[in-house]
Amino acid sequence: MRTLKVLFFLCLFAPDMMAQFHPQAGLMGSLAIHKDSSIILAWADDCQILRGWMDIADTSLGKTLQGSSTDAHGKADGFVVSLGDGGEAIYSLANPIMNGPGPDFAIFENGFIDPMDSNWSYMELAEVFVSNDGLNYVKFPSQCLQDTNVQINGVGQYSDCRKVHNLAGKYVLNYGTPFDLEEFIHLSQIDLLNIRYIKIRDVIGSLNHDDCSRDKDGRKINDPYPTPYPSGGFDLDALGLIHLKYPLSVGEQVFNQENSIYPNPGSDYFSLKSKQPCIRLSIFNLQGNCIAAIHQPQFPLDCGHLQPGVYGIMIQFADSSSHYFTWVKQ
Ligand SMILES: [Ca+2]
Ligand SMILES: [Ca+2]
Ligand SMILES: [Ca+2]
Repeated sequence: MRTLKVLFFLCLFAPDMMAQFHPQAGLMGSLAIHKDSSIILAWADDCQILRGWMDIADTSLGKTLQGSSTDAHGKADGFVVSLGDGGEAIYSLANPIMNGPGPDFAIFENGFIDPMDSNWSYMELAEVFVSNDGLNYVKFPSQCLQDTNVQINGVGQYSDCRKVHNLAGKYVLNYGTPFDLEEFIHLSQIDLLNIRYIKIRDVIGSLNHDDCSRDKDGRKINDPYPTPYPSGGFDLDALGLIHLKYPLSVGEQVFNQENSIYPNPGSDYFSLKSKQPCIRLSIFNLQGNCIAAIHQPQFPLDCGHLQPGVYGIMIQFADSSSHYFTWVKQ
């Protein structure tokens, strides 16, 4: 009898238990990545925008107008470009990303929390694709378990982020939604060590439209609709890059006359030449893993414990800018 009771209990609650993905930013167990996280090595700065309609069911309204591609460049700052229904942003990465341990990049939107429930927020969602050549893309397998009987409206209706997985926009302003290339480890058609393009496509949330977006299992994605205004659809803030193929921007080192580290190559120590103080220094190995992070470092910096080799050095300045250097230890 006890077993039957347990089974009854599980049957009653299993659908809801299975429906839960990771919670909202700031809550225990969340995978959200804050814009100041040290795991973000660089910010993408080359983005092409293909605007979508303010309302796909009434194209006479025209396409969205809010922001421009430059609002999607650089560090997440709350300035956004609005994609509109089905609109796209395509980032080209001069320094490709690759599959490393855990998430490999993070996408920032400008959603906001429901003051009544921290797991609920206004989420405008987008599908995410990656490519080696800009022609052939693979799409992250998304899941959206929202109720599809009642349309989430586009005037700020909140929904539960725990019902959403592998869709950009899950996390609120200043928090990136992480994506892990490991999802494609079984695919032979994509080189996970050389991702040069990332495409972000606004979810068409209309439950009644023929072109409504669907998740990997064919479920309709219930995303706010309609959003018939110039800032409609997914609002792209930034793309943070975590596992760079070349962790070190050699070009930036060569051409950056204001900032440098020396001697380079060096032995047990290096110093920093810059016009402003460094507030944080991070050292990365060639796999892109952070092996040391130092708050307000003192120079010359003692690196006697490091094995001879090539390292990435990220310097963060007080004005929030950062620079990356290659440092060779002999
Ligand atoms: Ca990964
Ligand atoms: Ca949308
Ligand atoms: Ca921005």
